[in-house]
Amino acid sequence: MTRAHVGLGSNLGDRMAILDTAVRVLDADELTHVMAVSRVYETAPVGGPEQGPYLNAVAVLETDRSPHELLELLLATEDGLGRARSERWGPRTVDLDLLLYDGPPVETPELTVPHPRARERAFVLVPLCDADPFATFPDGELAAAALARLGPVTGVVPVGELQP
Ligand code: A4P
Ligand code: MG
Repeated sequence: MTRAHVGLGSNLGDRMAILDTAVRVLDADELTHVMAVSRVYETAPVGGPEQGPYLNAVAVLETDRSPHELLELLLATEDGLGRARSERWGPRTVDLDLLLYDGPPVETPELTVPHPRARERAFVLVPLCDADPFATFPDGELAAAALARLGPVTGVVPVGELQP
């Protein structure tokens, strides 16, 4: 089993129920277990058109899926939860990003791990550190150190919890 960290985001519909269902769907996969989940944070939207606030969280997984197989599970879970793909960075019922996967970085047309924008985003790093205080990028930098580099965090507020 390999450890992986998945970022969850939603800013359309019943956001909390959608994140909760996404965690359950991932845990129901026979090759994947959810080991921990962060608190849920309400976050100001970053990039894209004018859109409503997100709920963001991070799940820590143990999986026997390869990175690409895990991406397939994430995309299938997004589809199952009714995500329509329209504009980049636009509003979405659910977005599941593979943030980290233990082992060497992955760089292919369909998949880049670590997620290329993870280190610049408080809405990723705050829940990532919450779910796993020792989460580390492949170059050895702790997620907590990357978060400290961003400076003071605004627009990331804990609002609830998901059941693991
Ligand atoms: N892909 C490549 N690498 C990965 C990876 N590590 N994890 C490919 C997941 N997918 C990866 O994704 C498009 C394609 O990226 C996938 O099919 C996969 O092959 P998408 O989810 O359809 O597109 P997107 O999410 O609109 O684009 P992108 O670039 O992934 O956006 P981001 O960077 O995920 O940003 N503000 C707040 N507060 N909270 C948010 O959660 N999210 C976004 C989306 C913008 N602003 C936000 C939030
Ligand atoms: Mg995405």
